[in-house]
Amino acid sequence: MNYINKTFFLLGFFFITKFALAYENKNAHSMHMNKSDSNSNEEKFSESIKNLNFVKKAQVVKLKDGETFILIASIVKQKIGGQTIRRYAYNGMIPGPIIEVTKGSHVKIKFINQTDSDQTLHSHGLRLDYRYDGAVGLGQKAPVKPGESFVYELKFPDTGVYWYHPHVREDYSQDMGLYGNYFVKDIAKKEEPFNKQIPIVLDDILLDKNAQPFYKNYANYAAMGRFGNVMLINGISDFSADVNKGDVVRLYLTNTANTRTFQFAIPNTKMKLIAGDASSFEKEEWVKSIIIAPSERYTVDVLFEKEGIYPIQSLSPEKNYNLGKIKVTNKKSKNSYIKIFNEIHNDKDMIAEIEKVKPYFDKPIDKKLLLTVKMEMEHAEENPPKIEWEDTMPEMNSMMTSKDVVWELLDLDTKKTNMDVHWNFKKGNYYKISIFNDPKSKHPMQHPIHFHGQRFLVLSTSGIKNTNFVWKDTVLVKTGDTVEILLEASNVGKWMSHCHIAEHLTSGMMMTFDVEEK
Ligand SMILES: [Cu+2]
Repeated sequence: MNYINKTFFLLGFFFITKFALAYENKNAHSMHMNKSDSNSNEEKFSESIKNLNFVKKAQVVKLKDGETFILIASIVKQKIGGQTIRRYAYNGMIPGPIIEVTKGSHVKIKFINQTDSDQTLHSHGLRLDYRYDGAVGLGQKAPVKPGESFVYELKFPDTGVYWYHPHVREDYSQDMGLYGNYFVKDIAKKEEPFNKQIPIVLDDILLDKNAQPFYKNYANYAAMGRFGNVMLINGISDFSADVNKGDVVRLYLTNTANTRTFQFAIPNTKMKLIAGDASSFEKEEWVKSIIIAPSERYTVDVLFEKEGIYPIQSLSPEKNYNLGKIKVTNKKSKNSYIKIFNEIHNDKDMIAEIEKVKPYFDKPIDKKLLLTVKMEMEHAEENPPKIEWEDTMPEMNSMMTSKDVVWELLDLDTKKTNMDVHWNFKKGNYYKISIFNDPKSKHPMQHPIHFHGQRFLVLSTSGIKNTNFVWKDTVLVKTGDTVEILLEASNVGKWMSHCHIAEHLTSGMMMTFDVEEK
């Protein structure tokens, strides 16, 4: 069946089932096909741009140990392509300010919610005090309501690139523009071997005329997630940066999209992979492109040898996108790092750290998760792709809501799912967790699985052992794959694990675990 036939087939099945159920229940509440429905369950988020200020460009804010910083989420407007639309911003910026701190420092963020929806501030990847993790019902008792504020006390035990975003209705608030980076620097580090550093925050936004609006009581696009049709780097659709000929440029990639997996590439350059979510790799690696799932981070060094314009692209079997461009001038920088760039370096500290963990690599599996879904849909895909790069069924997807679809994390030992799953870990122990993404589920697709407050290693993917380790907080589990991770229970607290596709999270794909003192 080709895509179009498949769409009609699935759509037909979906409507028949849905209308039949609605008739049977004599309950029209779950129906939202009629856009003028005035039922309060169907209330939309405002799309007004009246009296709003335009968004500002992100700035870097350097915070000293002990400092307090005020972060305000508010409503702004932004022109993207030809359209001016309502957006959310942190301190008026999309992305929010880049918060730069040194490793080991403590800062306070006074978060003020001036939006019209509930918020929290989740600091993704930080091994922080769980009370300031922004997960409602665990560390944080209630969301920060419009007009309210909350002081988050953050600590930064690990160098690297992290990010902050809301942990309430991410499918709406994060898509509206609420995301920003933390850069955690090592104060002891000497001069670094690159000419320029550029943060690259990847996102997409749906500005199609057929796009469904956002509703207050549920997420739509709950099958594949809300794919955008306009690609953004650092919040804009026409990103451009200038570098000099011969420059080695360090790019810090973060994927903040609701669901889109990017395959990042800059053709005709040499690119070297340096770091991932929460650490450097043991060994640098030459790469042609990087697959980066929602919430993952990667750091790469890129050499621009010749003058010219280099498109920044996202590649997939479905479609290639130009995300932005790098303009290489004919000027030359004072220092050249080409010689160092051309060598592959080992990170001795990281190798030593991994050496200490290796005795746990062959331990038995502690926990087994299955990734699956409950939905009114006949399984139709015979050979599902490993990654859904695009929304191939937008009509159906747009009408699937978080009330129709339950994405599931299923504990294979207890047979419990989602928030009924609760694991107890002891601080200082390592736990081997196997995560299997069922290719025969009713809608097989990839899931980026995130563990809060801890870090882990990806030991193997479908039996193929990893040979170059990096500390991670999110792993992309592709369709049909079994990924084995080794979770280091290092940070006491009540934590959450979930799929980082925003609509899947809103559709229930989350569970909890505790880390307790031994
Ligand atoms: Cu998912």
